[in-house]
Amino acid sequence: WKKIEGFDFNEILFEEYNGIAKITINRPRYRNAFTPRTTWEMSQAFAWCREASRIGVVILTGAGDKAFCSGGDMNVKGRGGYVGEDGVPRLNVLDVQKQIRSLPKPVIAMVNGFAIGGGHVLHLMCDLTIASENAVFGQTGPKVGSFDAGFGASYLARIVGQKKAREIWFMCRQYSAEEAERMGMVNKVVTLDRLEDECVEWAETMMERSPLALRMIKAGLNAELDGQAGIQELAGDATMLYYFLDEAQEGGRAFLEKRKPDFKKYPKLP
Ligand code: 2NE
Repeated sequence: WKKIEGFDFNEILFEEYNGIAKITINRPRYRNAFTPRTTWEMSQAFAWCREASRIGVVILTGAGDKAFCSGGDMNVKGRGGYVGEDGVPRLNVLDVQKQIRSLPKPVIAMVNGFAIGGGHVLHLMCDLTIASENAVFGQTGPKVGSFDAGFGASYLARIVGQKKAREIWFMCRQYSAEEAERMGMVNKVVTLDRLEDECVEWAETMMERSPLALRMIKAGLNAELDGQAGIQELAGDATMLYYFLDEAQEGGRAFLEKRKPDFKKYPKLP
């Protein structure tokens, strides 16, 4: 892996390898709990991944062998949100959730330990989850004075079903990687020493597929669940494709040439 230059990141690592970007939450001392700075850095990294045409797949993980992410850092949880260095309370992990959701490239959660609380929601948001055998999944919100009734509830329920989603939130239990796989939250469980190779292999396979096809499938799967925001994404992709056609070019050209556009020649397919 090679460091991606140009960023002043303290709480994440940001690397690339053969078209794969890897974002690693780097706070192992706190089981990779996130502060507002961590999530702000993650946002910068995901924004870069969106723009970088050489990147085909993103892997999200946590440093060390104990945790993917243990959610919000309880040391900085104050009134109104998680309080950053500027003294302002924020819940900016929600921005990261939306970025993962709308990134037009596959995102793999490489879960190498605890995926708990807001960290559990982050793995859910990723398109695929590959977990090591020592991974542990669960929500803690109602035990520690928090909850995520957004994607953390509704998208969880779409994945595991309403009964299980209610159990996960109401009981705040921890689930093994094998249980999470059985519930449909995890695509594959491997040994910890296989985890990264497995994720890279999945990423490489997806990069052999048509990037536009993957993009449209992701947008379509999102659109079914995301209401107008989901339709906006899918429609944006349709507009992008339309702009590749002569038919769309003709409209723009006619405007600039101050003439009536001639759309008659374009086919009206069944
Ligand atoms: C993650 C878990 C289950 C790990 O347990 P274990 O026994 O392996 O480790 P331990 O000893 O609990 O943790 C090691 C050190 O990391 C700190 C601990 O306080 C401990 O520090 P020291 O005692 O060594 O000083 N640590 C772990 N998680 C932390 C955290 N989230 N914030 C700050 N320090 C943390 C176990 O540690 C655990 O249950 N952690 C808490 C998980 C949690 O409740 N997270 C917040 C949920 S709410 C949330 O994330 C959220 C939301 O609900 C909605 C929106 C946004 C965020």
